[in-house]
Amino acid sequence: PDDRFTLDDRLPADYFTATLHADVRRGLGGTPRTLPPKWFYDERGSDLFEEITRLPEYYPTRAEQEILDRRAVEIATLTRAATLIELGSGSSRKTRLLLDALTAGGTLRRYAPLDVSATALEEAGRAICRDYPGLRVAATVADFEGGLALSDEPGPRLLAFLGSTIGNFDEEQRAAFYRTLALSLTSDDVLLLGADLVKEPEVLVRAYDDAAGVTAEFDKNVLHVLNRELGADFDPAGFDHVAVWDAEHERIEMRLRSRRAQVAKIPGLDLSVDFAEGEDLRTELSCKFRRETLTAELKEGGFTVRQWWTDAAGRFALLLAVP
Ligand code: AVJ
Repeated sequence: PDDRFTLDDRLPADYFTATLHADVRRGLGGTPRTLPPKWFYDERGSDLFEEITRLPEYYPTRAEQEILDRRAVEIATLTRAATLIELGSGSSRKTRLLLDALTAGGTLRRYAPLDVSATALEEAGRAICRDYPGLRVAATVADFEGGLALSDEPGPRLLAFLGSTIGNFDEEQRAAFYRTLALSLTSDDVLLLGADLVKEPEVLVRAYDDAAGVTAEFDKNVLHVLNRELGADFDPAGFDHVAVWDAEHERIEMRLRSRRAQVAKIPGLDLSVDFAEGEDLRTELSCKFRRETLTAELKEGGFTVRQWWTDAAGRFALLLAVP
């Protein structure tokens, strides 16, 4: 199967250090203090996220899975995709549902996952090669925020961006992202987007502040990452995890709230950061969507929504849109 797997590393050699340094300097230097959610996902953070997806309170993964279970065949019939491009490390269960349907439909030739983690791509890519004889797996190590280089992938191409990861972007970042995508795709390509929907704030807050405290550990993991990577001395126990519903922007914000006045030193950046008692460090935005406004912002970004499906409880949406 090895001759069917390729891994193209497009990240500059200093990508991790350079972006971590820039992100931390910008995010911790400003007010309010923020950190981008991508730094949650070291090995422990990825394991904790997997655990989150199985929590009773965290419904998005199961809701999206339910829609894919019902619609994968229809997606394959509608798109007749020759390439499945997947942005970000999707759970392999969701990917496999799409691969199964597209393989059964007889159109699929290539699976092209794109992620910043070479090891995740290597592991997932080889397993998929083994299980789908005849499929070429062309993995790319890249950060899609900087643009997509979808060169020679055979069309029509189905570009999947699942899990409501789109919700990590604010409105401005989403607009830029749609424009980048629209420029990379041609008129036979299709975007498959998963988006979590606005619902009762209590349900949302519980999904991001679970009873077992797994999300709190996940949130604090970013401090462990900074301690390890930058020699910082954050005290994770000196912060409380909070999930706040911002009704104006219709988004959950995850924050680490300083339990006391404290100073964190970051020798790797020659920086020290003062926290007042009760001061928040915002670690993640998780925007929630409505059909009308999401359709409108996609339109503005160059995409027309063709299909819109939800789970039976109407918690999550999966949509197909064309450039
Ligand atoms: C992976 C960005 C979709 O926003 O729901 C889960 C991450 N954070 N619990 C989300 C997350 C806290 C998740 N996304």
